[in-house]
Amino acid sequence: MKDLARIYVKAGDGGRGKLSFRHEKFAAKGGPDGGDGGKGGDVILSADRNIDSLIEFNYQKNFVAKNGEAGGAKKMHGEDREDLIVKVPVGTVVWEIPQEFVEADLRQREVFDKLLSTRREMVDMSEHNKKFVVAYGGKGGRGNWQFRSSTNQTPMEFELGIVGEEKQLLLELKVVADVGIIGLPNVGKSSLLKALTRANPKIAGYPFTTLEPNLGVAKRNEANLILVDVPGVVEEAWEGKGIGPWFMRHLERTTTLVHVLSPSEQVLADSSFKTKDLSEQLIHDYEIVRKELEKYGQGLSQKREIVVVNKMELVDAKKREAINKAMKSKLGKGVVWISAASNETEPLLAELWT
Ligand SMILES: Nc1nc2c(ncn2[C@@H]2O[C@H](COP(=O)(O)OP(=O)(O)OP(=O)(O)O)[C@@H](O)[C@H]2O)c(=O)[nH]1
Ligand SMILES: [Mg+2]
Repeated sequence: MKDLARIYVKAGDGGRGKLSFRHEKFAAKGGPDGGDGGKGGDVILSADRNIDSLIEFNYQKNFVAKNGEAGGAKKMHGEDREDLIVKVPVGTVVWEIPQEFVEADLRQREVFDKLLSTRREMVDMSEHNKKFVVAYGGKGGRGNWQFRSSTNQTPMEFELGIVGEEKQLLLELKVVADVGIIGLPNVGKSSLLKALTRANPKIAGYPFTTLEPNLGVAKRNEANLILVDVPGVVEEAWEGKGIGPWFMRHLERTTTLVHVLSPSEQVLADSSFKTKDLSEQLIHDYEIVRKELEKYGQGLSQKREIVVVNKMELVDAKKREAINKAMKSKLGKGVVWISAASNETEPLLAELWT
């Protein structure tokens, strides 16, 4: 899903006012009759729930509204121009950015940091049909007819229209979802999304399979929940290692996090592994992700969290019981065992809908 885009918007200039005098049969110069220019079109953003990514902005990056028509003779008012509507997905945050970032490589950590400190938030297009004038069209100039007075019957003044606003924008899509699925790489986050929804994300037995968020809708008793599956969290994500923490913004609007853990292959490879080894590994993994959530801020670590251990079929019931106990005393809450691969997710569904 494309979640960042840069576009240029330019509202229309106001039309120029007209300098003109009436043509009369017996007078060289009749009274002034130059009309006013029309208004330039605005550029208006409109949130639309039928769009789910910023992909369209790969193809069109410049949005220029029409200039107002010039005024005419005989006091003819130039035509006001239509506004230019730019549709964006619901959940798009719009930032004005300095010129220097228009072509800059945003994947570079220093560039992004600098951008964060100089960009200016204009609007959060948080609801369907929300409209926002992002660039105002210029007012038309007055024609010379408007400048007539008792002392000046032949005014030569007229105005140019006001120039329409122009801006460089960064569009950032923060998905709107109820539930975020997080965890270390390869624990089965995308598999879980697939098990709970009709989404069909890429799943593979290596880390960083998911590079952009995947969305799905889970249904139960007529009630829908929107889930978002994000890339794996890595230790020190905040220091810019791995793919960086930028994807975490997609969790900001959720109310619940499903924190997925899974028994590590190293521990399982030893057939005589102790439950203690496994619970320690799970707790260790848990804490890595919690630390990153806290560092990211934005309220992520305060959200309701359901802790699940995936790949349950790899651990027998007796061991699961012992691990439950150890984890409960450490985390202060129970964990839910599931198997995303074999669609055993019922206890999680029950938790999600309470
Ligand atoms: N045994 C077992 N394997 C599973 C289960 N769920 C997922 N897997 C496997 O775990 C591997 C990783 O699954 P993904 O769903 O891609 O994991 P992810 O957390 O989305 O990974 P990233 O996107 O790379 O962070 C795949 O090989 C899956 O087939 C499960 O319940 N049991
Ligand atoms: Mg994944």
